[in-house]
Amino acid sequence: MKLIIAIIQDEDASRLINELMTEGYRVTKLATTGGFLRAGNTTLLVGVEDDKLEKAMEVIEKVCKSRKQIASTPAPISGTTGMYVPFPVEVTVGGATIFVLDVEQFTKI
Ligand code: 2BA
Repeated sequence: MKLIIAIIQDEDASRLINELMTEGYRVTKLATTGGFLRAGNTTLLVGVEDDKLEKAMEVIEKVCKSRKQIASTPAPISGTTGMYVPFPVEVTVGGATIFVLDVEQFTKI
């Protein structure tokens, strides 16, 4: 058995959960925050049998779209003030960031 940890954009979460559940997967949704953008994203935990892993990855790939976002990162200004001002940078946020872990034990009590 594998555990898929998929970090996705909030905009894709509802559709992805629907599609995974329609295909018979069980899903847990976590409200998470990206360290770089400090913006909300969604993390899904999906426990799957080994032979169902590929299909789940296909569904995630089909639903999750990459998008460009403007991040406001602090950049130092030169001069005597030593203050920081927001500096806009464009980043492309995936699709999905996916970790696949081997499950040592799966128990329901
Ligand atoms: P964030 O950390 O908010 O990152 C959002 C996007 O900002 C990233 O998209 C990437 O395009 C950019 N970015 C992140 N760190 C950067 C840096 N140090 N310099 C320049 N640009 C940077 P994704 O790579 O698609 O990541 C989307 C979200 O997935 C991340 O949100 C984070 O929540 C998660 N993530 C990505 N890689 C991860 C990892 N290795 N471990 C844990 N979480 C990860």
